[in-house]
Amino acid sequence: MSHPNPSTALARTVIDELAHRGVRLFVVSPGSRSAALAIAAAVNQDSETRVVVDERSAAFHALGAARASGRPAAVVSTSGSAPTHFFPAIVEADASCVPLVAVSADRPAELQGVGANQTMDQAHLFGDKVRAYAGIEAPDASTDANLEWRGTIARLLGSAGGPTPGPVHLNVRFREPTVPATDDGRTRGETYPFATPRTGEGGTAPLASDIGEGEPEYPVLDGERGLVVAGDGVYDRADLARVCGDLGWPVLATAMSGMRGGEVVTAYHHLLTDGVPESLRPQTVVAVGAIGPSPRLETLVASATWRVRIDRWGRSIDPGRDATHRLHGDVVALLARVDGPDPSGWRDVWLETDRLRREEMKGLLGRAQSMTGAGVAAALDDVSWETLVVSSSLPIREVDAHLTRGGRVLANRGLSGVDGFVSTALGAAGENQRVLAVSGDISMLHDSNGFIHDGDIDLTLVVIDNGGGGLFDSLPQARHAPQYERLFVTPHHRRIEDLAQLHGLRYQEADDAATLRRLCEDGLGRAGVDVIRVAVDRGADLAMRDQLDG
Ligand SMILES: Cc1ncc(C[n+]2csc(CCOP(=O)(O)OP(=O)(O)O)c2C)c(N)n1
Repeated sequence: MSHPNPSTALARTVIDELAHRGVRLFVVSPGSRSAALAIAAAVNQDSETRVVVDERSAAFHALGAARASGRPAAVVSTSGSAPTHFFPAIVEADASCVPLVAVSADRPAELQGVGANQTMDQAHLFGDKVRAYAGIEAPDASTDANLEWRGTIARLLGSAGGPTPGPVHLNVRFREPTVPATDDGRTRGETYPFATPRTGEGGTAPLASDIGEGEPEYPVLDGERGLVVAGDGVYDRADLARVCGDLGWPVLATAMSGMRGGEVVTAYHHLLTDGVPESLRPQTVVAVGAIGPSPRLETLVASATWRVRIDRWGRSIDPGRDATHRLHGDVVALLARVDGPDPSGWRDVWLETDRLRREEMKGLLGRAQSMTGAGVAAALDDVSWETLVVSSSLPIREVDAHLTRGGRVLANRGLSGVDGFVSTALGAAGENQRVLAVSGDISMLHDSNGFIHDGDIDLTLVVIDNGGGGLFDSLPQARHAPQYERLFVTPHHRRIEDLAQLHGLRYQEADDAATLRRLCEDGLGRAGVDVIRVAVDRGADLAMRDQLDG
C-alpha cells in the first residue's frame, strides 16, 4: 500500500527502525490498539514475530531471547492493563542488564483522562526500572514525523545497549483505524503521505562491553593469597583464566560464569560449610559481576582483608556493604596491575581441596537410593546440552553446587523470581541450539501460560517435581511457622503429565540418573518440546543436602 493510514505508517516505521537497530524478535500478544504494530512486525522481513497470549509470559519470552542472544528483543502489547504484565520481566531485565524493549500501544491524547475504554496514563509506566522511556504521539497527517520517530527509537535502543544495558519502554499512541485499510468498515482514516527511509548507522545497538567514561583508576593489589570469584557479567573468560594462572590465583567459577570445565574451583558451596578453613582463607578476593547463588561465597569475600568488587556494567554489587574497592571496569585490566604472583602453591591447595571434595560428593550421590535435585544437577555433566536454563530456587543452587563441565548457564538471578521460567527458557531456546532447561515444579506451574505460543521451538525441559517449594525446607519457617506446608511449600497436587498433555508436549519420567541422561539426549536430538519429570522426595532431598555438607 503506497499511502497507508497514519497508524499503519507509524507502526511500520517503528518496527522497521527497531529492526534496523538490532531487534530480531518481536513477541506480540493479541489486541486491537496494537494491531498496526503486530501486523507491521509480522510482515517485517528483517525480524521474526512470535505470538504469546499472556503478556507476562510474552515479556519473559523476549527476556529469554535477549539474554541468550545478547541482542535486544521486543515485546508488544495493546493498551490498558496489558503492558502492566511486563513488569516482572522488566525488573529482572533491569537487575540483570538485559536489553528488553517493551512496546505498549496506547490511545491518542483526546481519549486520555475521559474514562475511555481500556485507557489509562501509560507514560513512564515502569518508573525508574527502565533505562529510558519514550512516548510517540498519534500522527497528524499534515506533518512528516518519520525522522522524529526514527530518532526517538535510535536513542532508546542506544540506552538499551548502553554502558549499563537494560530494559527500555516505548509507548506509542494510535488513532483508529489501526488496521491497514484506511476505511476499516468502522472508522475512516486519512492517508499518511510521508515515509522516510532508514537513516544513519543501524545494526545491533552496541552491547556494552564499553566501560563508558574511560578506564577507571585500578588499585595495585598484593599478589599474595588472592583469588577471583567469577560471576555473571561481561569479561573475557580466557584472558581471566590465563592471568589467574600466571598469578597463582585460584578461580572460583560460579555456574553462570561460563568458566567451568577449565582449571577452576566449583565445589566451594560444600567446602565452605563451616565458614572459611584457615588453609583456604584469602588475603584478597576479587568478585567479578554477580556471584550468587551460594551465600557462602559472600562469607568468603567477607573473610578477606581486601574485598574487591568489579563489574563492567557498573552495577553496585556489594550485599555485605563492606567492599574495600568497588570498581566499574575490566577485571583483566585490574589483575594486570597485581603486584604478584603468589609462588606459594596457594592455587594448588585450593584446586586439590576442591578435587577431593568433588570426589566425595560424587561418591555420596552415586550411593543415593533415589533421585535428588543434586543428583539431577550432577547427571547434567554428561548430557550434551549447549545452553542450560535453570529456574531460581533449588535448581540453580544444585547446578551451581554440582555441575562441573563447561557450557552456558542462564538463570533469572537478577531478582531470583520463580516467575516467567517457561517463557524465559522458550525464548532462549528460540535463539540457541540444544537448549536444556531445569525447573522446579512451582516455577513451571507459575508460568504454564508460557506454553501458549506459536513459535517453532525445540526445548528439553526437566522438571524436578518435589510437590511444591522445597527451598523452604532449608529456611527457618520449616521449623517455626504454623501451617508450614500450606503457606510455604504450597503442595499443588497437580500432575505435570496432565499439563504436558494439555499443551501437546512429549512427556516422560526418569527415576534414575542413567534414564534421565538418555531421555535428555533423546529430547535434545529431536524437534519440539520434551518434558521429563523427575520425582523427588523432599525429605530425601533435604537429607542429601545435609549429608553433602557433612
Ligand atoms: C515471583 C516469585 N514469587 C515467590 C517467590 C518465593 N519463592 C522462592 S522459592 C519458591 C518455591 C519454588 O518452588 P519450585 O519452583 O518448585 O522449586 P523448589 O524450591 O522446589 O526447588 C517461591 C514461591 C519468588 N522467588 N518469586
